[in-house]
Amino acid sequence: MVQVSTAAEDFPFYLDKEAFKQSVQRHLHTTYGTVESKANSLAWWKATCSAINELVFEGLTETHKKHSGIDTRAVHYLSLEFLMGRLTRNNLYNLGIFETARDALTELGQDIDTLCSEEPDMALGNGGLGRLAACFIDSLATLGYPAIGYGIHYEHGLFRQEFRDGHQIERPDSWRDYGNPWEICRPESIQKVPLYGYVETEFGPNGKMRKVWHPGEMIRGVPWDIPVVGFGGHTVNILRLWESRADDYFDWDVFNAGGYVDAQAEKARAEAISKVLYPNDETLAGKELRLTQQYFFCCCSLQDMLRRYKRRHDDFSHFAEQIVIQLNDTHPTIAIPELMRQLVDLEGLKWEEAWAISQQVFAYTNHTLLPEALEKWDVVLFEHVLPRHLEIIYEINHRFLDEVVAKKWPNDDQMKQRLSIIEEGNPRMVRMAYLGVVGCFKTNGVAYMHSELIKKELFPYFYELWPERFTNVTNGITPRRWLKACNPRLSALFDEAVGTHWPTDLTLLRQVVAKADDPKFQKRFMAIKHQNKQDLAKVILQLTGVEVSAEAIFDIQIKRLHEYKRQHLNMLHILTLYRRLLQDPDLDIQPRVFIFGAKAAPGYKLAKDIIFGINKIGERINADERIKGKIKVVFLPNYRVSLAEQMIPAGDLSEQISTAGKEASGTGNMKFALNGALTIGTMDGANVEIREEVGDENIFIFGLSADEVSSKLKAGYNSRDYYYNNPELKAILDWLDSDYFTPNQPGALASIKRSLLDGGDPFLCLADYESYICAQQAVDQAYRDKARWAKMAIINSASVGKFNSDRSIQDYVDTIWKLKSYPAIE
Ligand code: CJB
Repeated sequence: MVQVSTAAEDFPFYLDKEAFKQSVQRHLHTTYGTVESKANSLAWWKATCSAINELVFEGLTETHKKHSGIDTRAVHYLSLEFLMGRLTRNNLYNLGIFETARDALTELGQDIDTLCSEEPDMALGNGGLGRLAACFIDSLATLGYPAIGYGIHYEHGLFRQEFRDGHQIERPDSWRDYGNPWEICRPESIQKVPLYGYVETEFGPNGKMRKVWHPGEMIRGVPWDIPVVGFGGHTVNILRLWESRADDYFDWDVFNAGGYVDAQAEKARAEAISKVLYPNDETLAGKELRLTQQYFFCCCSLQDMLRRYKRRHDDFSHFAEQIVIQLNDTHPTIAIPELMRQLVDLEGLKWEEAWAISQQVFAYTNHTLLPEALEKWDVVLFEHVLPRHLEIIYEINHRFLDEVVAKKWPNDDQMKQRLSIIEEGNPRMVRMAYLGVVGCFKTNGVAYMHSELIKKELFPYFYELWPERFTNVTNGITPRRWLKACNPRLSALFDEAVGTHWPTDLTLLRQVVAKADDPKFQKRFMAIKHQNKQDLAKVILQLTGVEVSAEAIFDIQIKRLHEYKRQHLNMLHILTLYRRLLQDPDLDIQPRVFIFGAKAAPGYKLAKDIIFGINKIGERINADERIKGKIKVVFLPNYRVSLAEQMIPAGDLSEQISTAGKEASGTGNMKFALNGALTIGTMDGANVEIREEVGDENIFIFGLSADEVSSKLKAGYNSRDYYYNNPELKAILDWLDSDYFTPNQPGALASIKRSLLDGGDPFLCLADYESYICAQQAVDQAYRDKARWAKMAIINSASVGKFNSDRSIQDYVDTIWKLKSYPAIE
């Protein structure tokens, strides 16, 4: 593992307070043309960013010089999503100047927290997949690896969520309305992207046949670079995001012909490509615009790579030594036929040569087993948008079926059909995941259990064909953002306990396990948790108007809203407790605050109904004096990275309750454990590995295993059996039919009950209900014993060093990318 120093004096851009102050003032005057007496927080924030950028850009140029000077192998991380959140605090910590900046700003009469909260979240992603990409580029820079992230410069990121009478309302996100101080436009690297049109077979002067694509439209891709500052400031890589614009030439042509309005329409069509992030998580949006987005950024990114490569090389014989491309899910798999097109059609390589290169360059990460998330494209739509790519995919498929499948399973047409990249049917579909496996030298899952299921259930025949291509890289999170920056109190305690190197070597925290029984340490640890809970209580009051006590268990479920994640199972527990309290107001339970944060895809009706249900149930419970405030329910609006940073340090209990076999990994589970929350969870995704690390006695595991889930479904699961056999469960489900929680709107919550009964309860909430309630009782018991709870919390926090995203990146480097580390500044 690469080690970088984290001692303050070793940070290359050490800057004193006076210098920082002067820099901020100078930028206030000369960059933003304002003065101290007039500037508002937004102006101060921007001036602060400009001061920080003086250091960032220095690191950026040093890194560029170093990496281009040695012409080294680099990883190119292609992702349709990068959920970056805010960058100010993160950049300050990673440069080692947070305290300096804070003190400088205080002397200027500014509060750093206020300034940081001026920054809009860069919400260019939906959830775990996008946030993982953000953690990974942080780790790559921290470890000094040559790397570039490629994505889309969406004008609007994930929608802003508001609640109106408990219902989710989507509002546009406008993160760049007042300019973004971190991004740099690079017009010198604009690319052109062809779309639509038709393909002709032509014969060159040498009589050789070649395919020529006559595109119907050309779009420009304008790159915006976001510097990615590694912790320690030794390396500053970039995230390059492409913005779509109308092609100049095309516009003027129409304009000159008198078609000003038409030219405007063309412009709007071109700009639509990077206009908005699709808000669907784990469901495919089989829309033309989505395919266009995918192609657009892959085409730009590959041209960018080829351009850079060709500056130093005359042929492609070293391409695969220099370049490795990681495909973040199937979204960028169109890059495979696109590289073939660029190499064969534009560079004149033979198919075999190009395929040999392509096969050594691409690797694919699968993030989900859910069938509705596995991308497929209607062949007709595909041909309309990318006619040449469809031909290339047919060729890849034809060769694969004839040369690989037929060799392994001779005369087996059924096997050919099974493994074909083209799914026969009406309509015929292009299976992007199959294209990924066929076109990549490695396919990985994101947690041990998930990677096993990929081999056994998702791609069993591909696994039989190429066992060596399948591997696992367990996800991770950056401890810089998810502990050091978001939980400064706990970080200070850990600095004192194990020294200051844990942000890069999180396994150092293991030493803290020895203190888990120490009453003094327990007291300090839990006092920090209590303060963090008080902070969150203020946020809750501000966002929801609900007053909550920091004495109560903070029971938190934050993640996208999806049936498989089972927020409605959590809801059933709340209803159970509430009903028991109504039956016996003196019932001895530990007070709890149930805290939710989740966005639902705008078209996902049941997910939105669940949000509405939780909000309405919360309203009723919070206002019910009979239960004496023993439970409260709050749903924080507009869950996003910056809100997660406030919620996670305050969690006592982390809800990770997906149906076993459905959550590929989860990463929120890791963040909570690191910040001293205990997990209540199923044997799913990375929960399995968290349990391994923290020990069975420090986690609350419940529910069916993945094997049991699949046998139950095979045997014919009938959720009604549970409904009729458990009177308490029946009573709370029947409650949803009434108007108890929705006065004047009887049945407004009935769809949730219907999905669990008539809908067949596809994610087995009812089968797991009893076991979940028992586990929650065990939580209640454990919380009564303060010393025991403290010990468990400390052990959790100290034992999850494995989930550092630096470790994930090192695994990728060792098993897939084979990179060398070159920190720009030694
Ligand atoms: N994931 O966030 C998404 N979106 C998808 O479309 C598919 C999967 C999540 O990816 C995370 C990062 O690997 C996983 O931790 C999580 O389990 C998975 O749902």
